[in-house]
Amino acid sequence: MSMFCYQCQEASKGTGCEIKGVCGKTSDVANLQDLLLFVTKGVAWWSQKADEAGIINPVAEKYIIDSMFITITNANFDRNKIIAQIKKGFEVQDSLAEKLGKTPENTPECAIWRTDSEEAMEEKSTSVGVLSHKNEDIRSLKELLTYGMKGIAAYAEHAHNLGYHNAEVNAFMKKGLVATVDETLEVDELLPLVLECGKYGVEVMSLLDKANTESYGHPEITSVNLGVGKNPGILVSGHDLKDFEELLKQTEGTGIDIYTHSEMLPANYYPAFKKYKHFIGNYGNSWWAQTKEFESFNGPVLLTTNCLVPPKESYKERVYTTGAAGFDGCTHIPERKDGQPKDFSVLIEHARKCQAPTEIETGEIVGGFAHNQVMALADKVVDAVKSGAIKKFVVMAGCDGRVSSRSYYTDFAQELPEDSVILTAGCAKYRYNKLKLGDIGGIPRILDAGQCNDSYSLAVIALKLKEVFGLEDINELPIVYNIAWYEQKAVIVLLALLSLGVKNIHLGPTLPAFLSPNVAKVLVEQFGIGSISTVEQDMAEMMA
Ligand code: SF4
Ligand code: SF3
Repeated sequence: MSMFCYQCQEASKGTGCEIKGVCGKTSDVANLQDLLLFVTKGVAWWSQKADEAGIINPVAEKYIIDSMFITITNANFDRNKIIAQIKKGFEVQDSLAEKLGKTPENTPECAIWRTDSEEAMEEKSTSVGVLSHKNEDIRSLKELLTYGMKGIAAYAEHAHNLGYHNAEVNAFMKKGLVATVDETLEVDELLPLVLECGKYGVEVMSLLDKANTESYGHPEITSVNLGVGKNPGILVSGHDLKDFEELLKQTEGTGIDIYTHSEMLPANYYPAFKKYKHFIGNYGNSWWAQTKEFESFNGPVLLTTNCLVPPKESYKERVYTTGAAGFDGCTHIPERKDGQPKDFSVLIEHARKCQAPTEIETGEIVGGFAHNQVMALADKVVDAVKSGAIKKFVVMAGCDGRVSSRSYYTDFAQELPEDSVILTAGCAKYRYNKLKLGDIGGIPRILDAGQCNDSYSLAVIALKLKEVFGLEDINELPIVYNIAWYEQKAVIVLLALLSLGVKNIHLGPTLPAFLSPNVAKVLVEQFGIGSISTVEQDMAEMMA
């Protein structure tokens, strides 16, 4: 075993990647990510001590968010970037220690371990990973907590880029990270922390919703063009809307067109972006289709976050990363400095030399059903439920992935009765968002709220419907949950739903490898979480 990682749904053999990641992460990068997490826990520990002493330390808080995001599945494969971030962590820790004046007794190893040597980093990195927790239930809960916090970090980072922060979320991140190095905590102390993580998941998604909508307006019903224009284009993937905005501004009037890919599709729904004439529409499908679609796009591609698949040599020189994303050999667009936007001129120059995208499909898809838009249709929706025209809402949010068994979600969507409506968010939608499922009295049967973080919108809609129908419990609504997961943002979405009291969520295509049998049992008993089986069986159960 040269590494161990089981944080995503594609963990090898359903248990964990041990030699190389199915995602393409090499063992040295996987181990260095473990070390980065270890050093980040040290930063969290010092930052908590600084808080107690009344020392304000925003640099440490930003460091924690950035580092956690870097270790998310399919975000960063760049060994040098990870080593640089580890070294930066030492500096952040030292500066906090200096401000505090002395090293307190019982300082955990992650807060004092230092080296300048890459060799020593590599050696250490093999002993600080997931398997360093010996008890499998403790390990399971600490990892579940860690992955939830990685999701929080991703959303906090996007909000931060738009100037929005939440001190309580930052404080929870420190508390949670410090808990993962506390050897005294037992299962019954870790479980409440996991649930608390869900509460902060709701907080951070609400913060990001506020940041996005106050910056760019409320998403509105939009027909998104799937075809291509005649100009060279830049394709933008990932989740960061600030990057998207800056690129749109910098390409205006240049003769370069802009397209979205995968999780950037919902950018099409925002009023602030629609006004740009050179914003043509969406190209392609979910993240894993990029190995074909980046090829045929012909122009440069900007990855603002995950999900990046290790690029083929044939188009690698056209792949640019920024923010938490990174890949050795791909150009990385540096961070903003002194309040100035990022400089995308290198991408723009590159695009000028490229051919226009090759058309892979035509037509349109409709989206933009975030909470504000759905509430604008509330009367229509409530009437449709009261008249029985809509019998069930089916939340099919979450992630997509490569495994062929995910065709289950296409089949499930197709087989749903005609009086049901799908509520979706995240890249899971690509399994069915181009099906012609029609509408119910003008309400489309697939309502796409946006990115995975916009699952918050689905919760807001559910809470609003509960209020409208005067119900006591969110579980009395005619809503069922069939969620698909892949990476750690889906983990925080799941924990957020649990913290809102949602029960009987079906989670697939497989249950996480990081849930030990005992932890899985608790989730089943307390929350009724279940896996998926066949379309027929699940349909019968969920539509009952
Ligand atoms: Fe394996 Fe997923 Fe970890 Fe990649 S992120 S190494 S695929 S478990
Ligand atoms: Fe997708 Fe990676 Fe999870 Fe944002 S882009 S949902 S998988």
